[in-house]
Amino acid sequence: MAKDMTLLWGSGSSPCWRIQIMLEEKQLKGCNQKLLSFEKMEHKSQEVLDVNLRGQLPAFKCGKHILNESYAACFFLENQYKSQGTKLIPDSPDAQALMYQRMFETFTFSQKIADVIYYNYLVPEGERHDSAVQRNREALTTELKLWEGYLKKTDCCLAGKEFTLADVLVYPGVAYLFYCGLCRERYPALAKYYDGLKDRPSIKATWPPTWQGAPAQDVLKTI
Ligand SMILES: N[C@@H](CCC(=O)N[C@@H](CS)C(=O)NCC(=O)O)C(=O)O
Repeated sequence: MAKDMTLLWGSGSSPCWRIQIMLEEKQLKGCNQKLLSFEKMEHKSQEVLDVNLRGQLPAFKCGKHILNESYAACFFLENQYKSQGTKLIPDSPDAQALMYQRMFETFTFSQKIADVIYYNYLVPEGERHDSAVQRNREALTTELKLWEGYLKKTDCCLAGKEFTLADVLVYPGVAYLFYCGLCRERYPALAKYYDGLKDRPSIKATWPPTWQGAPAQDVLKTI
């Protein structure tokens, strides 16, 4: 079945990375994966538009099914390959509730990260205000403290001891924070979570190639 799958992806994109981690966890090794370049605007190529009408990555085809939304793709793969590879949805109501809660909280988390990192990209020159920049930074700080609190209470993973779909979906965003220079000392529980899963085979094997050996970023250094 994996031979029937095609993933067009871009390096450093959390949504793409989620699907790649998922493919590894479910041992779907034969998927045809093609790395495209955002810099060269390859995400706007006909090849992508044929699968993803928005001209965005990931563009993922699984047999006759198109699953360009990373959450949809990950849920689909987990459900289709329940008994293959890692079981990613726990049976226990406690762990399952926590998993769902954390994974859907990521939308808010990601938005706050984007509001800070992409401010200049999102807001046209002339409409930018220092007060808005400050507000976004404060909102992200509050959010980060919330996740610090969550992670202080868990074992290695977001929903307890077991690696679940919540980790597949949230980890790439956490890795991105540290790639952007988040201070490890100020956010020790996030750093511990980041370090703890860095060498998990599915994560290590799919680490964004453009991050390796890249110069340190500092956009989040003072958050
Ligand atoms: N909604 C998609 C994400 C799609 C998306 O925003 N992709 C970005 C890369 S992370 C992209 O292709 N951006 C280029 C563009 O929108 O032109 C998901 O969560 O899977």
